[in-house]
Order: sequence, then structure tokens, then C-alpha cells
Amino acid sequence: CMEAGRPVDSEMKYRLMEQNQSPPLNTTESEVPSFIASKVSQYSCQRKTTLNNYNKKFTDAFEIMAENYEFKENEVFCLEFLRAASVLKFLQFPVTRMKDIQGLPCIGDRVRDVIEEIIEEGESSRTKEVLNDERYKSFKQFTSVFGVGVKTSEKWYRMGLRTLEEVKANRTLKLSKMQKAGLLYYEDLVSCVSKAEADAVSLIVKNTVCMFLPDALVTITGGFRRGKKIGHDIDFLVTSPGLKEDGELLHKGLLLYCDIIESTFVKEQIPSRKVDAMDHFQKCFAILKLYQPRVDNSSNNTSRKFDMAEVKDWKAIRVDLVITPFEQYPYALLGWTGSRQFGRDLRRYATHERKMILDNHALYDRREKIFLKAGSEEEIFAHLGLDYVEPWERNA
Ligand code: DCT
Ligand code: MG
Repeated sequence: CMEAGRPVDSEMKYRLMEQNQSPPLNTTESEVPSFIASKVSQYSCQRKTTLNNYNKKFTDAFEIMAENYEFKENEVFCLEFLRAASVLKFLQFPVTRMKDIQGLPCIGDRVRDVIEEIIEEGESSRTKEVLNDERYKSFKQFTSVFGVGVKTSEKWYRMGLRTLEEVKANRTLKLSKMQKAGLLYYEDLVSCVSKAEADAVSLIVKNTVCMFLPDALVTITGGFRRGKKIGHDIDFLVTSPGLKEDGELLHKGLLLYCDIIESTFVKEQIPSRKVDAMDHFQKCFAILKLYQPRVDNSSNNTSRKFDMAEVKDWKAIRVDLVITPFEQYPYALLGWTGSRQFGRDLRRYATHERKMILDNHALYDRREKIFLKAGSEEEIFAHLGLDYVEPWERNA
């Protein structure tokens, strides 16, 4: 199955994987370092995962399965599918037969069954079942509202509610301030944030922060720092050389909706052992009103007047602002850049391979009983004995 000079064989594809490039047309096999599936690390922090996903068909299916298990609060099965999705995102070729995944880590039996079915049938009956499942469909709708998680969805579902329309119509529900805002700006918030919108918001946030903190360092984190072109929100990290304790900063007011979470950081406390733990920074889950001047192509005055009154010229955008003390900034940056899977694996790697505890504030060496200081992300990777992984290679 080999055309002249054109490798289509999957052994060859394996060898090309680590090079992160498409198959060269005129190289002989011996020039390409060989790739061994069993050498692929089980930790995504030891893999380079760009946005170039050759196996979207599979990873989309896994992510639906994972989400369904998340809704059922089955963390073990959820993580199994998320880890498998991450491994397949790393592969530099599309999987077309079972032999392609032989020896790879994190591919359990449940995952294997889904892969096999997709290879053979083009789609997975299990995934289809989930997508048609009443509970999944309701949870999917409920959790798409800002401020609504699995717990709230569970409560609403048990009350017999099935759709967002039913939620909105129900007068007995006591919605939080956050959920009310989530419903009020629902259409804007479910439509994704573009890179252009992220850049526009970035300017506003930087200018505003610098008004009261002139030497502030404002960095866009999350998916946009990893090179994504769209996102569900925009994540920012704010620090300044003078900032020792976080506090005060968010009380100046600049946003449509703003839920300020006060810092809960306790100095003496060693980093959290919980792998999915949130951090203790002062943060603000906000909704920003981004004005988008509309191109007015009507020359008719009356219709212009009508437009001015009726047309909404702004979009509500979800923004997370996280304020960090200066010396914790590299740790916060690493944590908030994500991906979630990359962060989970960094912490798991630190715990199991290095006897260290990593969180968004610090790295603690349990053997030496010391906190390891870091001035950059590179230094954190070095402390962990890991090769540096660039932000755009953290799309695990
Ligand atoms: N994060 C974290 N702990 C949390 C939530 C988030 O450490 N409880 C980190 C991991 C990813 C990063 O912050 C940004 O989170 P999201 O905005 O949810 O993810 P994203 O990768 O930016 O994706 P999206 O494009 O959907 O915003
Ligand atoms: Mg984000």
C-alpha cells in the first residue's frame, strides 16, 4: 500500500509523529527517528499537543462520553475518556485501524470499543445513545448557563425540569445573581468569543487596570494563550511587582456583571493535594459589555433612527480576572494557561513522579520540605525535571 515515495503505511506514520510535520515526500525511512507507541508518556505534560488534531472524529466522541460521565459524577470514567482524547490529540496522523493505537497509554477497554466502532461504522452507537439521552440533553442545556453546574442541574432535573424554557418559566426556583445574569445574557454568552473580540477586550482590560495600577502586568491566559481562535470566555491574570497580598484591586468597578471571589489564601498552608482544586486568588467572574460599532449601510434617515433604538450594538462577553501576588505569578500563569488536562497531568506528575505538590500558587518539595521559587514557567518545568512545553503545545 505504498505509492512511490509516499508513505501511507501507519508504521511510517508513527515514525513521523514526533516530528510534528506532514509526511515528507522524498525521505527514506532510515532518516526518520522511529516512534514507539509504548514510549508515549501517560502524562500530557510530557507530550507536545498542538491544535492540529488529526483525530477529531474520535476525540469529539470521547469528550461527549466524558461529559456524560461528568454529569453522572463518575470521575473515574470521565477522566478515562479525557485522557484518551488527549493521547489521540497528540498523534500526528489519523487513526484508521486498531493497529494504529496498539501500545499507546490511556486506552482502556471502554475507549477501545468506541474507537473500534468509529473505525468500522464511521460513528459510535454509544455516543449517539448519549446524545439522545434525556438526562444528558437536559444537563447539557442547564450547564450551558453561566453559574449553573452539575449540582444545580441535578436539582432541576430531579424537580422534573427538562429544558431551559421550563427553567425560565418556573417561578419557584431561587436563582443566584450569577445564574440570573447567565440567563439574561444567554444568547451572547453561548455564542463563542472570537480572537478579535478577545483582543478588543484585552485592550479595555489593560487600559482600565493600568489606570489604578500603572505598573500592572496583564496577561491573557486560557485557550487564547494556547493559540485557540475561539473560546467560551477570556481569562486574564493581573499582577504587579508591588503586589504582595491580593485584595482591594477588584473593588473599583468596571463591569456589567461582576462576582468578586475574595482571596482565601492562607500563608502557612502547603499546596493543595486535591488534583482538581481551584486556587485561592482573588478573582472576578465577570460579564463585560463590549461595544461593537455596527457598519451602517443604510442612507435612509428614518431607518437609521429605527436602528439606533432597536439594534443592540454590544455583546456580553465572559471574562475571568485573576489577581495574583507577584511571586506566585509564574505558577498562576502555568495553571491558568491550561489546558485543564495539561494542568491535571502536571499535578499528577509532580505528585507521583517527583513527590512534589503543585498548585496555582506554588510548588512544594515534600522530601526537602521546601517551597521551590520560580521566576518563570520555564523554571517550574525545570524544578519538575520536565522539558519545557510552549503554551501552544499544551492543547492536551
Ligand atoms: N483552571 C483551573 N482551575 C479551574 C478552572 C480553570 O486551573 N477551576 C485553568 C485551567 C484552564 C484555564 O484555567 C482556563 O479555563 P477555561 O477558560 O475553562 O478553559 P480554556 O482552556 O480557556 O477554554 P475555553 O476556550 O472554553 O475558555
Ligand atoms: Mg477560557
